[in-house]
Amino acid sequence: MSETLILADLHLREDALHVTQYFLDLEPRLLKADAVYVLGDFVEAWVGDDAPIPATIQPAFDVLWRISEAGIPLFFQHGNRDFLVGTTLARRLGLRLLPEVYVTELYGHRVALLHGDTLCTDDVPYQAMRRKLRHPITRFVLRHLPLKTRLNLAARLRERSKQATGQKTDLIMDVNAQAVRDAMQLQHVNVLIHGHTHRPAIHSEGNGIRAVLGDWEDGAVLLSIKPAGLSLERIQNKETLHLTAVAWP
Ligand SMILES: [Mn+2]
Repeated sequence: MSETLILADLHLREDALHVTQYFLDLEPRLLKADAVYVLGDFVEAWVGDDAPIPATIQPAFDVLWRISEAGIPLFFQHGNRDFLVGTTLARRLGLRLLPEVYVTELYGHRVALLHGDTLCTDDVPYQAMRRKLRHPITRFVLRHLPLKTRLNLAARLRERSKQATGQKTDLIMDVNAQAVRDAMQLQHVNVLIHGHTHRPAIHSEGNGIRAVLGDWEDGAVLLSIKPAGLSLERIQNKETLHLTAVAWP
């Protein structure tokens, strides 16, 4: 059976062993996939490839390694939490690092993949901070800071983001409709797939569709892509809930 699996926003962290477990439970299916795409925020925080990986998260990285070791193409896109994942980790795990927007063909259909934060243009303070953090000079400086300084900085940024998020409306933190239309037009696609907003759904967009992945707090969320179409699933304790399914537009 042909199937490509897409996931995002696991936000793996030290104190969330259940999320690591959801990913481990998924391994047999991942190992049968044609390809696996991780669309960012695989981990809650990544301050550089030299940082130690918590023991509760390591098993999830081992799964990634076994996927690539099995010869399954394993693609990884940066999220806002793990944009410092670098070539050292990628080489170690066999990840193919993708650009911010990646257009590919799946079973004869052109699709664009992205983390999704760039579509949330109504959140002006976030976009301003993002531009600063992602600037090549900032990244250069970050890479050369001592590990301890980077860990402190990341903790402070997370705290700030938590406070800011609490003050923002749901609407501001969702994607902007015009930004979605612009992205689809620019990439000449009628299928757009992203995560980040933690609002799993498949929306129709004009004569196309936009598939949104979900976070993993209450189970694995997977977008399964097959020659016949796309389906979104939540899997918890080995029980699969089919959220929604559509044919190719
Ligand atoms: Mn995100």
